[in-house]
Amino acid sequence: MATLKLIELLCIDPEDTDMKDEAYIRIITTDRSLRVPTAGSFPIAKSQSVSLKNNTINFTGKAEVRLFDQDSVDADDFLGTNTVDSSKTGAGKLKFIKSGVNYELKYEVVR
Ligand SMILES: [Ca+2]
Ligand SMILES: [Ca+2]
Repeated sequence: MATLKLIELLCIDPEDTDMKDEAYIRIITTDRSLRVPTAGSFPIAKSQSVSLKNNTINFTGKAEVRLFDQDSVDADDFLGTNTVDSSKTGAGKLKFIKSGVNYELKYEVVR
């Protein structure tokens, strides 16, 4: 069992053309899931970062980290997925890069 700790989300390039995204994250493990924030989203513009307030989830094996941009009229945009391995402890950075969209998520895996 390991703990995934979310530290910070950095927007290098947002998805929305008005230059501000409404970002949220979904973590999916073998037996549970977590949405950060629980409701709503983080307003985030180009070159801004938001604290993920050390939100944590316990997991075994692999955890999937998915990033979304919430949109009010059409469906939310899926900005990519990364996998974190419970055997690889320590700090790291996940990259979400997709056609003009670029995010980095700082995290840490602890035991
Ligand atoms: Ca969008
Ligand atoms: Ca949006």
